Amino acid sequence: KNWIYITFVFLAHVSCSDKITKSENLDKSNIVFIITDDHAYQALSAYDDKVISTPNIDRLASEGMLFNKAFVTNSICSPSRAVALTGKFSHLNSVRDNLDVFDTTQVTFPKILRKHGYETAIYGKWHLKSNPIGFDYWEVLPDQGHYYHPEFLTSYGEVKTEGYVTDVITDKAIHYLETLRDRTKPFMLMYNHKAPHRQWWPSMQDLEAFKNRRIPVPESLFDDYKTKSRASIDAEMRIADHMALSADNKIAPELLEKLNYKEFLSWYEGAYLERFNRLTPEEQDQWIKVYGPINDDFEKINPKGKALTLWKFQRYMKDYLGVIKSVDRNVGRLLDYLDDNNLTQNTMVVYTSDQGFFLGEHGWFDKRFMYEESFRTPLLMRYPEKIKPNTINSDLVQNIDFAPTVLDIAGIDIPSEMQGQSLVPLFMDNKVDWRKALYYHYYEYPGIHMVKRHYGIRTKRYKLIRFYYDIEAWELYDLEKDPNEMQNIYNNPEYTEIQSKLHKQLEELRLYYKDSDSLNQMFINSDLKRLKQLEN
Ligand code: SGN
Ligand code: CA
Repeated sequence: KNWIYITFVFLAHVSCSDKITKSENLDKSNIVFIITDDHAYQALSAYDDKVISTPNIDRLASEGMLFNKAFVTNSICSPSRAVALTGKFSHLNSVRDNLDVFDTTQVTFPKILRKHGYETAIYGKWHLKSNPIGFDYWEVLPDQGHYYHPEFLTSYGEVKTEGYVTDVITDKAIHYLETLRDRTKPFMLMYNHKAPHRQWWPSMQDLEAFKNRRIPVPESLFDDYKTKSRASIDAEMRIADHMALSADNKIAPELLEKLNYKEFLSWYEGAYLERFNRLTPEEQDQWIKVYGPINDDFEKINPKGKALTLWKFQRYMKDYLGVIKSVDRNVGRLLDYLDDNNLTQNTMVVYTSDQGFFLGEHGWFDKRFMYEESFRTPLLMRYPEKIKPNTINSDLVQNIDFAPTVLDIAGIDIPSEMQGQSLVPLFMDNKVDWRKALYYHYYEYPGIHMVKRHYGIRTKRYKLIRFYYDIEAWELYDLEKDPNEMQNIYNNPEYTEIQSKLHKQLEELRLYYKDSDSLNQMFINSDLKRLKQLEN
């Protein structure tokens, strides 16, 4: 009997260690790419610990590299995802706004990896209208997806799941790593969250995570845009005027009616009810226990004017941060999985967001503008084989660089049509000759939040922006003297020389990245045509 038992243990041990050698003895690196949705660097403690602590995500900084000058090319969801996949700017990759459909015939980094022997998988947010192509495994949220009990699109149709979206996506990612993946191949896993996208519905366990906290108010919450162009005044994303008391701040429509509040958009109350009705009866009870007293409090104080803006800001932040708590916990689960399965050393983990987000700066929520809070995005990379722990990089990097970086890590040639550069040289040596300026171009106008079309250049110190279409306006900022971008100094005589130099540099950049006024006109024409079709 003993003999049989010993043989069994021995065989089990052999087959188990066999499994480990087979999967871990590869000379190719694995890649885990995490893209969250609307995660502001101001709400990630590796960048700034004033409002939240995110110990699990922070691990990627303490065990890897934090990029403190990472930016996007077009601060909005679908466009950023298309940039990440293709390494090309929006005007060349078929997705300039959230209405465009991704052209899946293009070259993307997952497709190339797959051709070179990688296994590829994506779980979570996709938001590119077409089905994912270039992935061995995919389960993605339809469009924006839901926080509670989300549906997923899969190669075998739409499936409904139970649970909270951030947990569900993580379960799927870990299930892929544990059960589905081919252990003879290196893998590239895109683990993309819906969180912390509007309308910020936290998980049941985080509903009260920030209950007794007062969140510090940004200095520019009551910005009057005195020196800015009309673009800022016309944008419809002020906490005061455009944030929904119902859908965003979770005040019941009946109470709003009783207090005579009218929402900025008529569908907000319906959206609130639709989200609430997705909860199970038990969850609804738990929800009401938390948000009921908040509603009572709102009725009692019935804030107006500035007091109402401050009240909405606190509510907004508590839900937004609550949603991030779940992201942090789940990223921790995934990192633990890598640790426990001997995958940490040979896996590059990237954490980023599709763009930044305004947390009350200039009075706003949402993104889209080329101002810092929205233009910048968190970017952390851990790869023990090539990146020293606790390093900080301050070069101007951008999401066009993601695809080239991943290919470089995998030892694959970077196609010349990709416009970004591999970040790998920045891992080893801080004295790399790197780009001196970034280009940006935003298009989705007219559209939700009404942020006007604009493009511009950012150098380490300055930013020059042109707003166009139904406005013609330039803005210039000296980021060293005015990091909060409160003083538009365009045409200020002290900056004449700098201004003309930046104009010239901007034109050079547009030429370099193959953008132009004639393309702008072409896009305006096709967007107007599409708008008409949508209206009919
Ligand atoms: C929804 C949101 C907007 C947000 C867009 C795009 N409204 O329309 O506030 O800007 O998505 O976001 S909501 O009330 O329906 O949440 S993006 O991240 O996908 O670009
Ligand atoms: Ca987004």
